[in-house]
Amino acid sequence: MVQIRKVGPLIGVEVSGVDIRALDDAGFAAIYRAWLESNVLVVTGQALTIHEFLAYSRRFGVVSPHPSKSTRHPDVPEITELGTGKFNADGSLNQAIYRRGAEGWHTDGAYDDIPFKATQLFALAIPDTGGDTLFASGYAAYDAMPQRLKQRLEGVNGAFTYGGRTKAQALLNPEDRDRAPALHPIIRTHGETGRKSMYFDPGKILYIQGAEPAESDDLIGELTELMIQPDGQYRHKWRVGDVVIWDNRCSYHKAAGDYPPEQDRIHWRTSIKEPVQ
Ligand SMILES: O=C(O)CCC(=O)C(=O)O
Ligand SMILES: [Fe+2]
Repeated sequence: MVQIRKVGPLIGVEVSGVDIRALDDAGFAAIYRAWLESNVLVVTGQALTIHEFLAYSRRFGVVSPHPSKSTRHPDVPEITELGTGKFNADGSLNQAIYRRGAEGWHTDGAYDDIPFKATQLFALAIPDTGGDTLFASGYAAYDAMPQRLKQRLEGVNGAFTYGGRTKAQALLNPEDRDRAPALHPIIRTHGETGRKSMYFDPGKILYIQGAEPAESDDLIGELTELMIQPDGQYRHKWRVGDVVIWDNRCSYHKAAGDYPPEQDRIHWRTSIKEPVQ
């Protein structure tokens, strides 16, 4: 039997009792609506081949290979593998892989002119402890902005790069480093829900366009403080077979990154864009 339940106060919905390979258009439309309303959609208990996961991801938009070429699946470049190749040849832990997504709250692809609409993960192996993914609502962040800040930032862009102010780019090939920043409005109206959210990523932002450097730093500090609202959070504890998609236009996330490194934590991952109009 299909069951749908909310798993967080403002975001997060879990669907069980469905086989996503067999969803007809009406069934998928219901899932898609629940996702738009809830920002993070968990479907439990799936057994998928890589091509089935890809086909399901394509129902949400255009699957686009991730710029980190070294972590793409060798046979299916639209799939990124998380958690494989965690050890270097000398046996030491590759921190860039082990801690991927765990450096801080972020949104995926802010360095691109068209950032990802969504990211979807399928859990293949999960450690005994740790390894959760944390999510937070960008709508709740917008709602928490004081009126003064909303007025200051309405129509104002932030400039974003892959490595932001720390310039961390370990997972990129040399030819993909040092690209020009992408500009995105900090206050962003969601194209499908019509709701305003705070579009922000403290690890990727370089500056607020048009602000003096000191004010830009202050604004970035203020946005960083506001972005994670307690009510706006959902923490996902993984089970093998979970498929989780988040709406990257109106949410933030981070990996907890706290699991025993000798254990496997492996996901297939797709980056999904909106079709170009
Ligand atoms: O591994 C995770 O929990 C999430 C990693 C992440 O940030 C991503 O896949 O975009
Ligand atoms: Fe991410």
